[in-house]
Formats: sequence, C-alpha cells, structure tokens
Amino acid sequence: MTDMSPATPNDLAAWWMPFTANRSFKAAPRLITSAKDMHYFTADGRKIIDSVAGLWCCNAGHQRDTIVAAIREQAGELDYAPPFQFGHPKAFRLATKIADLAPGDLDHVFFVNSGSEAVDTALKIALAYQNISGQGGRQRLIGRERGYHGVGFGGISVGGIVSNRKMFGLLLNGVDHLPHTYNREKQAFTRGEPDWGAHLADELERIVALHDPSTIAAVIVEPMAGSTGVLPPPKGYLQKLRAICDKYGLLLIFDEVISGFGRLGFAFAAERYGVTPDIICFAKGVTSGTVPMGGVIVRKHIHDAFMRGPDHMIELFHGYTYSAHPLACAAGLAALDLYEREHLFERARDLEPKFGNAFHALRDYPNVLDIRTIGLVAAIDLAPTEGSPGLRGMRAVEKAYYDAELLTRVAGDTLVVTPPLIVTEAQIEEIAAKVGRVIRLVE
Ligand code: PXG
Repeated sequence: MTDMSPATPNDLAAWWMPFTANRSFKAAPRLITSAKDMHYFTADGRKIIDSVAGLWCCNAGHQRDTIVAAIREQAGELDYAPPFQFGHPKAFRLATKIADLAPGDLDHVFFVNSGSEAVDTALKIALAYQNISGQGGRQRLIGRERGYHGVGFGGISVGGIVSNRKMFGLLLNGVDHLPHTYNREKQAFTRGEPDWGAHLADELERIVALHDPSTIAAVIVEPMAGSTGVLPPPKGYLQKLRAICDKYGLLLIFDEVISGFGRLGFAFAAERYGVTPDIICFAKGVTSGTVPMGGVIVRKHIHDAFMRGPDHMIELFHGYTYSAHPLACAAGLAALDLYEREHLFERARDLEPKFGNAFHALRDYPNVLDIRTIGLVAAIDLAPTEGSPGLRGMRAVEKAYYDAELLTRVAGDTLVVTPPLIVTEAQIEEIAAKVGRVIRLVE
C-alpha cells in the first residue's frame, strides 16, 4: 500500500505537474498542506506568508469561514446539477450579482471553469456574434505580444508568449498581434499607468488597414498584462483601443482573469479605466480561488442577438459539463459577499499608494532594473544572470520559500507580488522586507 498521507508522499512520479520544472521539484519538493488568511503551512511545519494570493486568485485570503461553510453546505445539499436544459437557483443568483458588478450593459454571464475556458468561450462568442449579425466575413482575431490568455488553442493563438505557442502546431488561422506596451527606457520605475505608450494603440489602425475591417471580428487584451511580468496600460491606451474598435465595428474583449475582483482596486479594470469592453473574461477571484470557476460577461446586444429563431432551439452550441457547478456557485456567492462586506476592492484602492511606496523603496537593491506597481501588484525586474535567463528568478523563488518564509512568483527574472486583498499595512512592509532580503540572497 502506498502511503497517501499528504505530509509524507513517497511517490511523486505519477503527477505530471503543470508549468513546473518537474525534475527539480521532485528532487526538492515544496509541499503545502494547509492555509489560513495570509499564510500557507508546509509539510515540514513552516508558516509562509502568501504574497501572491495562491496564483493571483485567493483575493479574500485563505480558509475564510463563510466561504468554507458555503461550500460545505452546498456539497450536503446539491452536489451537481446538469447545466444543459436544467439549472439551479444559485447559478442565476451569482450571474445576477456578477452582471451587477460589471460596468455598463455587460448584463449576461456565461459560466465556465477556468480562465482558459473563459478566453476560448469569449473568442467563440465574438466569432458567432459576427456570423449571426450578417458579418460572417469577420473571422480574424487580434491579440497582443506578451499577452497571456490561458492555454487553450484559442488562448495561445491570440496570446503572445513564444514558449506557450511554438510547440503546438499551427494554432488558429488569421490572428495578428498588437505590439506590447513595455519600454524600459521610457517607463522605468513608474507607479500606476506609464505616461509613455498610448500611441501603440494606433498599431490597431495599421492591422485594420492591412486586412480591411470587414475581416476582423475582435481584439482581445488584458487591461494590465499580468503573467509576462506586469505591464500596466499606458495612460489613454485602452481608451484609444476602444475608439478604434468602435470606428471599425470590432468587438473589444478584456481578459480580466487577473484584474477582475479587486486586484486593481475595482471590481473590474474596465471600471478603473472608464472603458467598457464588449466582453469580459473572468475566473480566479470569482470564488477567491476556492473552487474552479470562470466566465464571460457580454453586453446586452450581443446576448440578445442570439435570442431569436424558434424558442425550442439551442442558441449557442457551446458549454461545459461543469458550467455553473453548484459548489463553484456557492463559493462565488460567498466570496462576492465577503468582498462586499469587508470592502476589499476599496481596500486595495486605498492601500495602493502605501503598497507602491513599500516596493519602490527597493529600487537601489542589487540587480534591480525596474519596478512597476499598480493596484495591489508589484513587479521587480532583476538582471538575468549571464547566459541563463530565468535562473536568478527561479533561485529567488526558492530562496524566498526556504530562507524567507515567503511564497512569491516569478516571470522570467521578474519577481511578482500580488497578495490577498486582506493584506495589512504591516504585512505589506513584511513582504517588501522579505523580497529585499531575497534580492540580496540572489545577488
Ligand atoms: N487569462 C489571463 C489574463 C490569465 O492571467 C488565464 C487567462 C488562464 O486561466 P486558467 O484558469 O486557465 O489558468 C490566466 C491565468 C502567473 C500566472 O504567475 C498567471 C495565470 C495562471 C498561472 C500563473 O502570472 N493566469
């Protein structure tokens, strides 16, 4: 019999871990066994502060009583209900709550189980909408360099991360990419949105001119690119994208998988920037990371365009067995309730200046090339070690875990900090001090 105790696993081979250096991990496993509020507890009995909300998802912190209770109760009441041709009350309640949080007439919610599914769903809805609106020639999609939109074929096609694309065949046809918006010379050590770079949105005009607007369905961007090292949008950039999309009849999709549910101090980044997209993708924070869930919010006219034809006909041939899973809906309702009761989005907004100060104070530490802060997000670019890009970053994550009791993330050689929104001012200082220590440890 294999010992299955989580604290002492004796066989790590069977689980092929995602986005992980499997052989290094299995040679020195970092096993997390429990969590509470701002902390993780490890198999070797240590308490580690979570500076990344799990993976940008546990926005309310860990093991929050009301969310735990809601999941427990739901499991004891309705474990599963089919979402095709049937429904359960909490799915409708959660959709209504999310639609209320979303700006403008983003009124209808399609549930999925992850950010990747949300992105592929959004792209399919955009293409189908153009098709049923007599615009079937609009089949092209536009993404952006350094964009991350999950790992489905749609998401990697519009995404702009070479290593996520190059092994996986021909991807979707007819995809172009806007240039990314980062320029260290022009933007280094910016707090919030950089002054330089709005003009990069004009590249959309160039792509439209090349193909003709009648061939383009949609543009998808993260309002703030997260996974490739935190690239806040230049001032005015998103507004420009919106104007160009309006001019040519392109749908604008915001992938808010990371920026949704308070990370930038608002329910959605769309609200922070006063730019209303046609479609929003969400996931992660909707359940504070407790049960997998994602979704797509669409504007009323997009949804309504599908609601025609005979009443007995299925309007959209798309969906997942676990769309609107009862456990996810219960967790989502409890998470949104907690965000509201504890004013966590406002809290993130109020903490932003102090959070920025704490991390910008590291600018003179060794190897620091740039620091970007926005909302409760900080990114610190470290100089790569000669000939081994990513090595200093990986060592920093390991040093943080083993020597500083800090869970952090890295994108290449960029350290990323995105704590739960319950983080206190003292914990912000604590995390910044630990990050400083780690930077010195990998000098
Ligand atoms: N879109 C965006 C903008 C994301 O950030 C996804 C889609 C995909 O979500 P799923 O649920 O399919 O993983 C993401 C995911 C990191 C990191 O360290 C970011 C993500 C996932 C894992 C790590 O930056 N974002």
